[in-house]
Amino acid sequence: MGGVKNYFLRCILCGAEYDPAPMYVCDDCGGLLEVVMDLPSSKFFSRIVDRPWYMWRYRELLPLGSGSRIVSLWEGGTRLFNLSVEDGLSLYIKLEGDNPTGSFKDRGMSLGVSKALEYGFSKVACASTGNTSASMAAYAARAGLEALVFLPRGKVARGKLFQAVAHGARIVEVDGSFDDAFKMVRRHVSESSDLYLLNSINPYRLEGQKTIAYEIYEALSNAPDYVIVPVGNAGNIYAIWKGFFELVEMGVIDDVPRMIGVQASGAAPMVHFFRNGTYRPVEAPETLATAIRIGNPVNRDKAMKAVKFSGGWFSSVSDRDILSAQLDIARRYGLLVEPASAAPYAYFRSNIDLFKGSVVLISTGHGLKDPDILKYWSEYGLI
Ligand code: AN7
Repeated sequence: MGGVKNYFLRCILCGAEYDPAPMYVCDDCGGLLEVVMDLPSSKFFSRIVDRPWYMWRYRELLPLGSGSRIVSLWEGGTRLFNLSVEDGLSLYIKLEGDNPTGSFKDRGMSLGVSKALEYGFSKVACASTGNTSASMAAYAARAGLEALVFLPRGKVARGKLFQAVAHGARIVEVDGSFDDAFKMVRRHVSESSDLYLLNSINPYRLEGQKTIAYEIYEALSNAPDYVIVPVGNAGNIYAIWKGFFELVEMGVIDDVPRMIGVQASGAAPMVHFFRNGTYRPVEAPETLATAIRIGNPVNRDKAMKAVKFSGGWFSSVSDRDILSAQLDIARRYGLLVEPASAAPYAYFRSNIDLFKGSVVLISTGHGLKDPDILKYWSEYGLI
């Protein structure tokens, strides 16, 4: 099954190494696992210039056996928009809402669902604040797999729930937060041998998402100085950093960008962890940016490693700042992003003096997913 393998799994805490397998954490110490790839030379990028502009142009950098089926809806290849060039500062936005189901999760799910087939699973599962479930449901449909999703009741944007139902996922609504739903899906998966877990604790999911970094590099012919990312479960910021780090290892760029993670102030455990060095989950996370309403990010150690190594930091913004940034992006640039995706711009806008050179904001999801936010624009007096 799967042909030649040019990768293995390694624990980020104790360094234990494992042959590729459908596992989520280290057998020895319980730490998170990362995929270690046997990388090609720096000539790789000049060899792929004529390939189609989607995620699988980076086939050799993705951990899937050479004979395995690729489950694709033509994800990746998203726009990198230049917003402004002023006073020695170039500002870009990477529009992950361009993906097939409208969020960056499609990159992870294309690889994750392909792995589910490679390993012979017939069902996939996740807990979700919305986008993960929408994406997993679509890719499972494409692959002919059953999808089971656990959602925090009443806290998922309507467009995302609509997508999961449309694609035929079985939905379990949980009274509690995403963190409670995640506990529940992990228990379910541990009790069933036929259920593959596709939350970002799955190391392969994040490998798909690292292609965001490759695309930014190809579009700019270099790494930017800063990348600003909205943070919930804290997987994507690590994934993007890992993509840049691999480019350094391949000798394609000299340095990784500084990675800056932005949380909503009512759900900001990484900010406390970064500033004080001690980790404390937020028991009752609250924010109107429901995508990042997460109090106990499972990828906290990976995200901390990425941010510290890159010379970056974590910060938070208020819901009011998020909504007003969302409207600003919509009205100034003609781009509609979801609330969580406006958090990087909200942070950048109020801290512009911290930046010089090139800055890329990661806009993680499409604005059409959450039309009910209209009510809050009005309640906050923004429209
Ligand atoms: C639009 O869908 O966690 O820090 O269950 O949907 O990698 O978790 C969504 C996360 C940012 C945060 N922006 O990414 C889910 C889920 C949007 C998102 C994030 C999410 P991570």
